[in-house]
Amino acid sequence: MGRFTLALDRPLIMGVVNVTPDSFSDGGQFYGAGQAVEHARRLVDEGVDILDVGGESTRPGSSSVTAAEELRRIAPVLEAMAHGAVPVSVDTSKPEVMRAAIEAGAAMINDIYALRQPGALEAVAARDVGVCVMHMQGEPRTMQDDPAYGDVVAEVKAFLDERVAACAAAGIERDRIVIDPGFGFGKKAIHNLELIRGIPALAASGLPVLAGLSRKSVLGKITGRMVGDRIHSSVAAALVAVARGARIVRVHDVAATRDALAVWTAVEAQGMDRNGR
Ligand code: HH2
Repeated sequence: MGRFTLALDRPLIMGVVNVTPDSFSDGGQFYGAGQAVEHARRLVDEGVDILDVGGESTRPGSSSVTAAEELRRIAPVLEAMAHGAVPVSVDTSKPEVMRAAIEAGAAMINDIYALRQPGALEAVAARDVGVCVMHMQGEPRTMQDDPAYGDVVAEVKAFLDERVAACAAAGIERDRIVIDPGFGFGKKAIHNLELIRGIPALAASGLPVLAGLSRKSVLGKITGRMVGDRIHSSVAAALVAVARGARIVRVHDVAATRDALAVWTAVEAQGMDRNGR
């Protein structure tokens, strides 16, 4: 992806930088340009592997913003971070934003619409950036009204296979692609749990699976906790996803997730010398 090659030989942490007034997870905390850049720098200090910068909330019921407004929000973070040591992903569905973000140094496009907007496939294919294609049933405004599936894992897998084929047809090489079942995007709690159990089936495609469970409502359903109190359940969810085969976790709480994954990696890879270092 762009200047970067990610080996994926250990689970990677994608840290969320929401430059929005209305995100479900961090409700406008980092909306100002200075706060957003400061937050991104903190995530780098905490050991993030990829920064994911978004200028539009996709929470259930949210309404969209213009491309110009989205770009205005993310531009300061791109300017400050996109030429640094950590790859910057931009969370957008708009081809115009994709093109400008890539021009400004973004190494990856993370699209909850899986490049279905007209011109999106072409915008990504034209450059050597990475891409995350995500499953969503419906659209953010209405997706949680009454999501329904026959076999949720099979349907999500079929959708992702189709989008990966569309990427290939547009000239996007396989080693640039990450797939994501889209936890919380047109899914009830039970669907999210089935999809966690289904990660091995998704990973069987050979493409890296990204899991974004951090602070999501399924964790609130399980624990009874409000969004600001879901750090422990989010870390547990990241760990469970990785144990099932996810290679990238998209999280808000980087330091905590990093420690948890370090333990998992040490156990799995015997990744310590005899002195415990
Ligand atoms: N979840 C959110 C946004 N973007 N992208 C991918 N690939 N996977 C996800 O699960 C995902 C995503 C929602 O979380 P957040 O960014 O915290 O909230 P909001 O959309 O309200 O800004």
